[in-house]
Amino acid sequence: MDSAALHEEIDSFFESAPPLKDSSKVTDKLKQFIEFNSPSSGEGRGRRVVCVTSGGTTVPLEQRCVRYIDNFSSGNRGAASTEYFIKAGYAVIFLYRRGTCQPYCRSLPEDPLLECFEIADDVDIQVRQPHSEAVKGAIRDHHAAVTGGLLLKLPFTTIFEYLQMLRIIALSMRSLGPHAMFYLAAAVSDFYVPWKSMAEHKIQSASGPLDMRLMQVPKMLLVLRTEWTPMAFCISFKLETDSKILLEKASTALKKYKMHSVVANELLTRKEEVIVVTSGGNILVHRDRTRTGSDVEDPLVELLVDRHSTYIKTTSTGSLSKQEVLDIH
Ligand code: 9Z3
Repeated sequence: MDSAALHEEIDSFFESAPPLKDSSKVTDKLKQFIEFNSPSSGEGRGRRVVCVTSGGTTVPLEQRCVRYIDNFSSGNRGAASTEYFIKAGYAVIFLYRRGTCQPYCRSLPEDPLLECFEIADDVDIQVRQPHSEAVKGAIRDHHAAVTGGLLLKLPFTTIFEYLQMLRIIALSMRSLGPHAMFYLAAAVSDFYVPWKSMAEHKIQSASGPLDMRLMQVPKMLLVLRTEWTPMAFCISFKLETDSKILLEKASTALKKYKMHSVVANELLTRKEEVIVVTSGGNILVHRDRTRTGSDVEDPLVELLVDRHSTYIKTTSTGSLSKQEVLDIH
């Protein structure tokens, strides 16, 4: 597809999407968050900022939505990665699907919330043993991240909300230049029903078998990379269930969308290992199997943070040593 046709598709996607609720609130929050963390804040910060996308987008089938198409994504990858980015000193914009896994919640008990607490006395409520340490630790870590201005959480549900928010975030992060990073782990729908051709009311079963035409969601990665935030360091993810095609698809995405790396993963082994595909070769990253409960996101984020550092150096000095050229590819 040529560039004019892609832009036309993208424009028509945004023009026909239902307008984002609270879009000015989202823009204000972002502005504050980015100003607080940018080098010019005057408060000596100048942190790198990463936008981590997480969880799956839904595709509504009716405008007054009763039914929708969804996908499997739990949001674990995005939530875990957010914790490691914050540990590495980044400020994180966490664009997540409502109801999916949240940073610092992964070690919480699976018991229903109300069963984790008990009445201590007439006034106080306490965390029930044996959950006490895990719950208090999670509350402390989350509180420190939010009050320290290191974590901004923005929820989405539909593909329309997700792409509109991603564009607002990208445009707000432009001012950060190479200190901005995108880590696009959300499972984004490939097909959708355009808002204008969508039934307004609940589709009736009495009308017989349902025949529906889904349009392709325009691929926004290239415009994100080259127009919305051209200086940002961009990492996208590629998911397949068939290992035979995974690496080829990831390397096509790397070139087609000009990504700095594409993280390739297979549905069944995604928590064990991923392959970081770059123009200089592929790197297998797996979790530390000698430690129970270790995450693959730990070495993955470490590797990407390192590459981001090299990228910032390149863009600020305009030149690199021979080893650094090898490292960045
Ligand atoms: C991924 O591949 C993520 O790693 C997972 C994480 C969704 C598999 P969980 O949320 O799983 O921890 O359960 N995300 C990207 C999938 C995707 O939609 N990629 C697009 C594509 O493959 C490109 S943006 O075309």
